[in-house]
Amino acid sequence: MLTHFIGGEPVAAGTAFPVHDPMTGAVIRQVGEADPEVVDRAVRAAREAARDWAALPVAERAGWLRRLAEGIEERFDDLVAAEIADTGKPLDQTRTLDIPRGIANFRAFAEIAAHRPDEAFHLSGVLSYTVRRPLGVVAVIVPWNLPFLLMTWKLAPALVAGNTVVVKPSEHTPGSAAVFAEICAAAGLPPGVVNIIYGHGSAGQLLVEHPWVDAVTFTGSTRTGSAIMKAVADRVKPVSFELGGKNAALVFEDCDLDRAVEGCVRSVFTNGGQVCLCTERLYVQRPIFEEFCTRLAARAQEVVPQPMISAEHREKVLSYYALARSEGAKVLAGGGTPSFGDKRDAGYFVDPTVVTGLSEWSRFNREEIFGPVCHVAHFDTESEAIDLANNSEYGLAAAIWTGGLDRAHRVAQRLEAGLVWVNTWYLRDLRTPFGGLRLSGIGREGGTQSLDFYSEPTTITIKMEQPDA
Ligand code: 6OD
Repeated sequence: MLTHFIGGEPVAAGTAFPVHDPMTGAVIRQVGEADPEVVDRAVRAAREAARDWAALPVAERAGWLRRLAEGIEERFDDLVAAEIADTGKPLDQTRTLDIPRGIANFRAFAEIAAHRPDEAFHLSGVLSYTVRRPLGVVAVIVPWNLPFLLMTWKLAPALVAGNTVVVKPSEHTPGSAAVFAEICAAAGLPPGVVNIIYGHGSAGQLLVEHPWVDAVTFTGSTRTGSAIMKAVADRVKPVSFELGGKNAALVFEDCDLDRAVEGCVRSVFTNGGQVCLCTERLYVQRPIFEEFCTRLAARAQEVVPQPMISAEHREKVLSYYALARSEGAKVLAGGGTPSFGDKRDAGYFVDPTVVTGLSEWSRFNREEIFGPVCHVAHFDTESEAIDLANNSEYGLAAAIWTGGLDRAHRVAQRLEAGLVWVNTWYLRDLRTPFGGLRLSGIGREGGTQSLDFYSEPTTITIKMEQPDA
């Protein structure tokens, strides 16, 4: 049974629950569910370690981040295997995106923190400057779609800012976190600085509500984000949330069509559409609409299906395929489930799917589906395209495909989204602010924005008396 990692030690506790291989539905491991005692033990361990960790110079904490990055490099293949076992991700993606981003996250935040200047203000004999102190114990709640990438995206800045952490991975994807626990132990990270507990949403709730948890960072569904907010409201804990999306892509007639089609194939179908940044609404300028649809539908049929994370999520995605039909959509590709003729037929697969013909106000076009599916509609003018893209309760990401430089900037600046990509998608510079508007989240992480969230400033003001002239 997979053990929790508390105070630097493996802790076997809690009722066992199974983790399934999404490729086949088979049970691949048993994991102990964190109960109130386990959660309390993890938070206490984090709290006990907090003072000494916070007292280390930032350069030393940055050194620890670099050592953890080296540990990830050494255990690269084990991390790849664990991530694939839990998620069914393609090997190539796991080797080039998920695990390398873990290394990059630790290295980037080591550099950003080590080189960050303090702020000082001087005005008429008054000097004010700020010192930043860590929040204390941070609860890191990690989703199942990019388990290692997102765990490390939050851990690295939280640690370098001087916090200790209790991580709860998704109940579906504990494997790479368990390898990471071994990496922390092997590196000799002081006990209690990183604690990892496993369990379902109820364990997450116990964690965020614990009185000694000082802040919560979460990436996942808007519904869970809202539940966390309610759970921590009485103690007004700081939260950083990156939540759902119903992301639009705008394809203008002046685009490079080959590049736009391939870019949209990536943005719709990567990770089985299970990335909060994936495109679910595509708007294409009328003169190229028919050709674009034909080419996108043809490419969708060539995409190798990736499993949904669970039987339940597969049912959810399939319910939207049924909804599209009942709302009157025309299905251009997919719309059902693939058949392999082997044990994958018991896995959680759905067809990569493209539909058209629905109203902007259909449920299909308004609700986040989180599967390998998009709706394609046409537009005539630039301002119509912008209005269509902005017609959403979400505001996470958008993509623009155009050959026009002026248009690219003009449209990008009017899109109501935290992230806009032009002629590309999911291209990351880890120093930039990352997050969304409205139902897509609260706050920004990335670069110094992460360090700001994981610390609090104290302003110190000194008045200098002037000697009489
Ligand atoms: O790439 C990242 O840093 C990031 N936070 C990705 C989030 C993806 C959500 O599904």
